Amino acid sequence: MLKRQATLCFLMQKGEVLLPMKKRGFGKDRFNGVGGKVEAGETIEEAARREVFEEIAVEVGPLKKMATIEFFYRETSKEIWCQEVHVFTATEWKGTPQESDEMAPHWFPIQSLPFEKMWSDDPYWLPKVLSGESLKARFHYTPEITIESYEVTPL
Ligand code: 6OG
Repeated sequence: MLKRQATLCFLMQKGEVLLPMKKRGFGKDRFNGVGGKVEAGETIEEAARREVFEEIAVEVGPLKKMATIEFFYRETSKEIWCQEVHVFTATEWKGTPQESDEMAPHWFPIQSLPFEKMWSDDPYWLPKVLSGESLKARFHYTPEITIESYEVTPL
């Protein structure tokens, strides 16, 4: 099975979380944290910092590792691939989030997240992570991108 490592970082301030709108690629037209693939030769944390800088032009401070989530996707070809996503939160950074080709930044109150325009797994784990609970989770998606089964385990 093909397995890919990725990062996802949520900047938090004053009861709000930064959820940029993804403008292209995987997850287009959905709000999500900031992240992407881990490249050869870099650590997961280096990848998280690089992605935040590339996508919203912010130098992120200390990263808090909150979750590891495995997403299993079943393509029509029956091939299964997995994206292992390392989730971080951060409360300190340098710079103001900027729009890029990839993302348009938006702040949302943590108590009212735009779930109707997010990945359908997010309601199961994101509120926990934003309230400080660390966890691991797995989601199996169908080829139509609906959740087939899932498991969320507190750490
Ligand atoms: P690029 O492929 O653009 O990075 N990601 C997901 N995030 C959530 N909330 N749910 C999912 O369920 C996800 N699948 C992937 C990981 C894709 C970015 O999207 C995240 C990466 O940060 C299906 O490089």
